[in-house]
Amino acid sequence: MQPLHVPYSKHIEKIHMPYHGLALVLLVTLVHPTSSCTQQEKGSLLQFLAGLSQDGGLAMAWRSNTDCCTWEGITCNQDRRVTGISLASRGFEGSISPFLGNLTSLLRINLSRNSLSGGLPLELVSSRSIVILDVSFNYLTGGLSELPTSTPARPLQVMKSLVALNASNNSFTGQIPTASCLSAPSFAVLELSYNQLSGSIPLGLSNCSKLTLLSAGHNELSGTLPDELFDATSLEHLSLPNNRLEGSLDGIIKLTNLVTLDLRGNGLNGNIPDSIGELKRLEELYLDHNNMSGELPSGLGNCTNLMTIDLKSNYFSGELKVNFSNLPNLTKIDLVYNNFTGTIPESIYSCSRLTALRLSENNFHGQLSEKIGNLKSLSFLSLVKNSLTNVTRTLQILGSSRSLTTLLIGFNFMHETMPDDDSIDGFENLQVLAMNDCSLSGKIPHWLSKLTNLRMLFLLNNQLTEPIPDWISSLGFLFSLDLSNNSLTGVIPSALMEMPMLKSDKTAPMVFELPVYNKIPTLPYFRPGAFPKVLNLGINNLTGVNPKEFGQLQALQSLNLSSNKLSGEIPQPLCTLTNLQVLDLSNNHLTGAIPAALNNLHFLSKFNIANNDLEGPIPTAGQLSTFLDSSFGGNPKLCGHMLVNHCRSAVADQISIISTNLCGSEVFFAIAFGVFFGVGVLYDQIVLARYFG
Ligand SMILES: *[C@@H]1O[C@H](CO)[C@@H](O)[C@H](O)[C@H]1NC(C)=O
Ligand SMILES: *[C@@H]1O[C@H](CO)[C@@H](O)[C@H](O)[C@H]1NC(C)=O
Ligand SMILES: *[C@@H]1O[C@H](CO)[C@@H](O)[C@H](O)[C@H]1NC(C)=O
Ligand SMILES: *[C@@H]1O[C@H](CO)[C@@H](O)[C@H](O)[C@H]1NC(C)=O
Ligand SMILES: *[C@@H]1O[C@H](CO)[C@@H](O)[C@H](O)[C@H]1NC(C)=O
Ligand SMILES: *[C@@H]1O[C@H](CO)[C@@H](O)[C@H](O)[C@H]1NC(C)=O
Ligand SMILES: *[C@@H]1O[C@H](CO)[C@@H](O)[C@H](O)[C@H]1NC(C)=O
Ligand SMILES: *[C@@H]1O[C@H](CO)[C@@H](O)[C@H](O)[C@H]1NC(C)=O
Ligand SMILES: *[C@@H]1O[C@H](CO)[C@@H](O)[C@H](O)[C@H]1NC(C)=O
Ligand SMILES: *[C@@H]1O[C@H](CO)[C@@H](O)[C@H](O)[C@H]1NC(C)=O
Ligand SMILES: *[C@@H]1O[C@H](CO)[C@@H](O)[C@H](O)[C@H]1NC(C)=O
Ligand SMILES: CC(=O)N[C@H]1CO[C@H](CO)[C@@H](O)[C@@H]1O
Repeated sequence: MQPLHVPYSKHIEKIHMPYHGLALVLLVTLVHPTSSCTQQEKGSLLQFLAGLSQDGGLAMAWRSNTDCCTWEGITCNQDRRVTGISLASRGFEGSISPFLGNLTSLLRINLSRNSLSGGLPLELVSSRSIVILDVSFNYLTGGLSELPTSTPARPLQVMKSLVALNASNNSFTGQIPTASCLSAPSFAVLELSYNQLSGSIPLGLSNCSKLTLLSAGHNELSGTLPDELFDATSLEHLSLPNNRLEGSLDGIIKLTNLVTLDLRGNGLNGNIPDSIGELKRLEELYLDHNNMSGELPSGLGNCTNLMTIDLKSNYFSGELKVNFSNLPNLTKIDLVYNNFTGTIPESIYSCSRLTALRLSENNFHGQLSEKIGNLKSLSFLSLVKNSLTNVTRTLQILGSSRSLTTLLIGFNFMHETMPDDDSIDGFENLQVLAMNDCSLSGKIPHWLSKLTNLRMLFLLNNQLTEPIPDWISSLGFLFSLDLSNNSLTGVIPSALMEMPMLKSDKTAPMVFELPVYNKIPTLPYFRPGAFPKVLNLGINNLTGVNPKEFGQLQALQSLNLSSNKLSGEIPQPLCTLTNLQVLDLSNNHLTGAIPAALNNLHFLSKFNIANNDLEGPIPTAGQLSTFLDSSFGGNPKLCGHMLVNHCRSAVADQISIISTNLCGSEVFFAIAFGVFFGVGVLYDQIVLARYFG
């Protein structure tokens, strides 16, 4: 988990500055030790220690000296009063002692990244001296909002110095506290993300005249964004992602200091007001995963400092009329899952720092402009599911984009022909290419053989014919190949058995400018976010295989040969592919018995041999016995407890004795039918792993 403060570096600078001063003071006092800390302050610290059930060796460290000002993690001022407690990441367990509230000169506490539980003591929150309180990344519970109001005796003195409170990544409940803004005139930073806070955004925020950062994402906040929120005009960073907030951005014009606006993952509606152009300092705009609609206002083109525009998964529509020419700092534009129409505006190609452009799942049409070549840093381009035309031109233009590592252009160019000539060149750095679901005719083109950095290739759901070319094995990094649902013919080439990445456990490093993930069915042994090693040749007209060589694909995790014209016995070497998690041989003409050695495939989670001509009993023990009848159906001569066709008990009893030599070694052939399950496309969905992981 990344620290949540990364984008807010300006604050960190501000907050850290006094530290150097303190350190200097400390140095001076060390040279001239006048006295030591008071017994009372020392006692309070020892009470803190006593509250810990696991102190991470702190007791040992503190035992060595009587002056608590010299203790590890403790800083004092000239008067030997404790001013700082800096004990982050110490492995503490237990609770935070209320005695810390007795340290009347305490300015900053950092207990971040421990395993502290219980509440945040009232005595601490009521402190008049504390400026910075960081208790983030613990297991603290209870309310934050009740605290100040439950001390009616001195409400205006409560937290009067507080500048920054970081209580993120705990289990705090209740509402966002705001009474603090009245009592603490300098209150500037409120970081509460990753808790269980609920209720609506408090109106009291309008009194937080110094508040620059409000971060309360990943809570359970609800209700409408109140106008009062837009009165906190000092706000530079407003970050409330992943709540259940509603309302519109109509009042946003008042927040002219905004640098970051992150309201993703809520239920906002309405459009982006044209007045957003007044937010001249805006750098990051995240409104994705809301229910917003309407056209993008041309005013957006006045936010000249914009670096990121993320509007994915909304109902925005109309043509992109924003003039991108005035947004030289844009590096990422993500508009996937909207309803934009028209052509891709030429002005977008003047954003020369663009590294990622995702326009997929909209209604853009027309041909790609050669001006896209101006985007020298473009690494990620996704145009999936639009109505773009002229695949030849598209590939000719993009080939010279040397930075391009990911190119996803599936679901376009319907019924065009796959170009296969020397006019397609370049793509030196391409790692992922998806040209799926275009109904392209032609064959697997030779220019692909020059894409030596390719890791994943998706050509499924086209109408490609002819055999799989032998040069495929020269793609030394390729570990995921999906050619399913074409009309490929010929035998499964032995070149496929020589694919380096499928033979060895080595993995090729991959970088995505935007988060993507594939629709591969969640399987228990796939690491989340990792891309499995896949060979999918299902639904073609393939007619043969050299079975001995299958054993070489030791790293393969998913193999789909379903719905081809393969026949013969299930080949013996398949039984040695112990990393397989998916094996689909369904809808073929396979004969003979089920090899008991398939039980060696301990990671197998999906298995399908339905609709073949297999015979004999299904093993009653081991991995294979865990699959349902749907994995075996359509084989009239098979018997087993999960099938209508039960085996005679004498036969069933002998299953465990059946030797492994039943793993056949014949060529196999098949007929075409629908896939039972498929290994999917790198489909261009979004995992917000970077933020929500
Ligand atoms: C808590 O928030 C403050 C203010 O934004 C920040 O300086 C600090 O680094 C954060 N703590 C952690 C552990 O990220
Ligand atoms: C310190 O704090 C504790 C708990 O909040 C309290 O009981 C005690 O009276 C305070 N004073 C001293 C001198 O310890
Ligand atoms: C507290 O300590 C952690 C870990 O050293 C650090 O990341 C964080 O920035 C600190 N918090 C503040 C407010 O300085
Ligand atoms: C802001 O503070 C004033 C008192 O200074 C109070 O009267 C007012 O109700 C507060 N506003 C909100 C929205 O809480
Ligand atoms: C989302 O907006 C559409 C109109 O764009 C509306 O019909 C729908 O009810 C809204 N859904 C929610 C959950 O607000
Ligand atoms: C954008 O800037 C132009 C030129 O400065 C100005 O005419 C226009 O009114 C501005 N639009 C908005 C919404 O700020
Ligand atoms: C763009 O970024 C640079 C720094 O990378 C900055 O100096 C400049 O002010 C930013 N804004 C514009 C409009 O160029
Ligand atoms: C976009 O802005 C640039 C620079 O301000 C200007 O030269 C160009 O004419 C504008 N384009 C459109 C389509 O308005
Ligand atoms: C997208 O826009 C078209 C018109 O351009 C409209 O017919 C269609 O209903 C819209 N789809 C959605 C999901 O809003
Ligand atoms: C497709 O682009 C090529 C240039 O690469 C051009 O010659 C051809 O006419 C275009 N086809 C159509 C139908 O526009
Ligand atoms: C396989 O070839 C036959 C004709 O030989 C054709 O009817 C069938 O559609 C082809 N199947 C696929 C998946 O291309
Ligand atoms: C979402 C998130 O960052 N959660 C983290 C909160 O902190 C605990 C440890 O205190 C981590 O285990 C969580 O992953």
